[in-house]
Amino acid sequence: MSRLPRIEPPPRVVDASLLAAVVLLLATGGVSLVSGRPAGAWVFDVHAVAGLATVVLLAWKLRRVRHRLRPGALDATRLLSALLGVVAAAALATGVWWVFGGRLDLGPWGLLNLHIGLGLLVPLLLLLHLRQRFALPTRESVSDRRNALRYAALVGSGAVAWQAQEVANRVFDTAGAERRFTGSRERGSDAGNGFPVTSWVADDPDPVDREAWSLTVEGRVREPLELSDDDVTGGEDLDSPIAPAERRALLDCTSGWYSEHDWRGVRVGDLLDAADPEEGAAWVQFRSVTGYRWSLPLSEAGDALLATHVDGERLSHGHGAPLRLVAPGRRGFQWVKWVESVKVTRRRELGEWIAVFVSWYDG
Ligand SMILES: Nc1nc2c(c(=O)[nH]1)N[C@H]1C(S)=C(S)[C@@H](COP(=O)(O)O)O[C@H]1N2
Ligand SMILES: [Mo]
Repeated sequence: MSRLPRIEPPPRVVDASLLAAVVLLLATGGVSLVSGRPAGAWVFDVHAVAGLATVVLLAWKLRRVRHRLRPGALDATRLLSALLGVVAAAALATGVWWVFGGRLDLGPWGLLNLHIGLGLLVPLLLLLHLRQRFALPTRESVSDRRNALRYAALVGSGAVAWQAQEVANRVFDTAGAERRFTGSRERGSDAGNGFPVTSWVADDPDPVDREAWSLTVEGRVREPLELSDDDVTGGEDLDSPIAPAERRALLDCTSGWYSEHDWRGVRVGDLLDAADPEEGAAWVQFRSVTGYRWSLPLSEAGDALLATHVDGERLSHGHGAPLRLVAPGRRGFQWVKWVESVKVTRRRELGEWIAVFVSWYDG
């Protein structure tokens, strides 16, 4: 730490950089929660490197302002600033801890969710903090060439630390070493129903009665369908237009685990072919008996599966029986459980962003 002051940029540049870093961390963190495709892996890398650079920025900032935080000198403004500092430091620490294989049991939530929660608190506190203390960097400090070099050094050291972390994890063989590029660790692959059950909202319906249940395919279609449990399991009815289909796919939950399985059920593409979408149809919404719902673009939905079985076993209630969405390449929260409706639409319903948090929301 004793060498830090020499490369430390002027205060306002540090502050502006912190702001830029938080915006970048929020953007990459947000994208990383939705994306689960290897092509998006760079987003996770940018998030990590920006996070590590932020550790240094925050250290500089805290060194500079710590004298203001003496107990006697505290007022409401400073208390808020201190809270922001603590939350930001905790967000960074939980991120780093996760990367090194840390665990924390918070019921259905884990360490990664804590990291996400703290990360989301930062912009709220930061907005309040900026309202009280915002100042633009001076023109000279921005155009100073030494600052550009300091910057390059900062980002470079973040990248080096990120690489060193990979090596350290492997050398010490920590639980952090088996992370997927999303940061998730493997749990219960190929073990039938023996992988974690996660309903991260309060979604906890009674087991669905298969006799009374049906799947409707509706909305902007010329031939709405209603299918029974027998229809979707490829049961008795040999005339059923819906042939059973299988595919292997990996469920990656944002709470930090993933699990890969052979799923069996009906291809959404087959349902859509039978239902015949109208001109202008662009989205397919999957809705749970609980109201939880999510849409996929029509072009992608055809490739998804509505699963009745996992690794040859009938899906258990916890995993979404009688029918759950398998959306390859999408993060777990989009794999709607207990599906009872497939609705073809022209426009995506924005209320689903709320419904994944409070499933009874009906907007
Ligand atoms: N209806 C409904 N579907 C849901 C959820 C939920 O809470 N309600 N949780 C989602 C989340 S966050 C994940 S990671 C997966 C978990 O599936 P699993 O419980 O079968 O492991 O289901 C998704 N589907
Ligand atoms: Mo999840």
